[in-house]
Amino acid sequence: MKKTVTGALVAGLVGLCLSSAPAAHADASNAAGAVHAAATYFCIYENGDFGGGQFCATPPTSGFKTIGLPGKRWKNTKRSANNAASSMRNGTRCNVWLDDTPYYGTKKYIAKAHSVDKTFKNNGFNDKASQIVFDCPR
Ligand SMILES: [Ca+2]
Repeated sequence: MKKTVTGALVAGLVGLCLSSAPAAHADASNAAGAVHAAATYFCIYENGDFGGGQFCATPPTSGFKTIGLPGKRWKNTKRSANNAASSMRNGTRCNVWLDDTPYYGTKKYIAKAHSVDKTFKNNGFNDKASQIVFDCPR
């Protein structure tokens, strides 16, 4: 019989390691650009390779936070951010789900903590995201 490591134990250890990670200060000299690529934000982008419009959100201290994209626009544009995201940067310590609709049980894209993805096209999720859900460790 094989022994398996429990998922709960692994998740707990990962959360412990990430919780003490220092914030990046790459954009500290440029307050207006601080949203872009700041380590404490989760951002989606209109185009691949983090191009076009951007929409960034801040995570909760812990637990869940949901942000609906219908009615939201790419920063400094009038273009809708709903069903239009093609890449993402997750600079947070949280896992982030992107949902196709604002209802649970629909197709999801999962962005792990501290990860980037330059295109959703190979994930079957291009131009689909309608809801952002943060899942942050305590
Ligand atoms: Ca959608």
